[in-house]
Amino acid sequence: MRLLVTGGAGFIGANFVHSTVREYPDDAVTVIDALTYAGRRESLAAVEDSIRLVEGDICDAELVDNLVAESDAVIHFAAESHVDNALDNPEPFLHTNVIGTFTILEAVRRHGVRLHHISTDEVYGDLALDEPQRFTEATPYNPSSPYSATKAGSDMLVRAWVRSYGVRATISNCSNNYGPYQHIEKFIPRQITNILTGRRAKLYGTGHNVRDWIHVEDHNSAVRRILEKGQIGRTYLISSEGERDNLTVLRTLLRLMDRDPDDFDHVTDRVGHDLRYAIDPSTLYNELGWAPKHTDFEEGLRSTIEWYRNNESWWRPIKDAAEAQYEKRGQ
Ligand code: NAD
Ligand code: TDX
Repeated sequence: MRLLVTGGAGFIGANFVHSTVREYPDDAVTVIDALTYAGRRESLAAVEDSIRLVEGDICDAELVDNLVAESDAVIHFAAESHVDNALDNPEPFLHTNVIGTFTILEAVRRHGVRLHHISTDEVYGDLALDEPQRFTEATPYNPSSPYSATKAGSDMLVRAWVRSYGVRATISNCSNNYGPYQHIEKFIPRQITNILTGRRAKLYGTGHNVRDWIHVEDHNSAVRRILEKGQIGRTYLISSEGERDNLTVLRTLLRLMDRDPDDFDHVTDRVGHDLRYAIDPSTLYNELGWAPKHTDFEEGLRSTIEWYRNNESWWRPIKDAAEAQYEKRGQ
């Protein structure tokens, strides 16, 4: 297959490109990425001779049209992805997540190209801590933040283009990812690199908020399965059923890095902070026969810590600026 991967220099996209090059050597991979603050050429250095990297904006209709015309399928990861940034300045989220997805949809419509759209569980809003129900494909959309509202908008556009124009698209909504190449603005790599640079870990609010953690390789193996076996027009929810509260995750990281369990700061909470996300992935398990491989979360954290220890040159140049940004917000 000739694959066009949008946002392939970001965290999940880069991991997808690495696993595709490794496991599907007959695929031809082109990446389109604007190389924003979140996209790093260095994340693709190990595979640069096996792929084509085009630096460009997914809102550039002419460029997107040309790249889509030469592809068999588009895997659409590109997005503004960080909730705290969306709260500071939502405009880039409207641009990339909404207009960017619209631009991709128009191109795949023109050329009859298969699309897989990557989305998030945050479109469903949040759950109470003790609620037995988890998110399913039937849960109504109820986004809380400018980030999740723009992702919800992009999902709605995809659904409308399937119904109105017969675009051959699938959607997946995944839970919180962790693993190598994740930007250090995000919870797990921020704490790891804080500790590695002699800073203290930072917990928003009480730390009772729950996230449903999945290793990025499991997310990407599910995406591949949906690309190959998914039913056009369907939405699939991806999770490896890894619910944990933030305080527990933080204390696990501190223990794995030989720190005292109280060696962290409580900082200003995120406004509108979603309490709990949890996905019921049974459709994916039962209909597509998918299963996660990284089921031992502690082992996954251990190898992620190792990756950040061994790849300081990847994150060190951006660490001080990322922390300065957080300091401005009191976080
Ligand atoms: P990321 O921020 O690490 O990477 C995003 C990439 O998109 C970057 O390389 C960036 O340069 C690129 N990009 C941004 N704007 C662009 C534009 N206008 N044109 C071209 N490229 C552009 O994000 P991520 O964590 O890898 O997330 C990837 C996708 O997965 C997103 O759609 C996100 O909503 C979704 N998702 C993420 C998670 C998670 O836990 N990280 C969970 C569920 C879903
Ligand atoms: O320093 C921190 N301290 C802290 O307590 C940071 C950066 C975060 N947190 C909390 C906020 C959340 O409850 O940790 C949790 C995870 O935070 P993020 O890593 O910012 O992730 P989240 O807001 O849950 O969103 C992530 O998962 C869904 C991705 O960033 C989204 O792109 C994805 O859609």
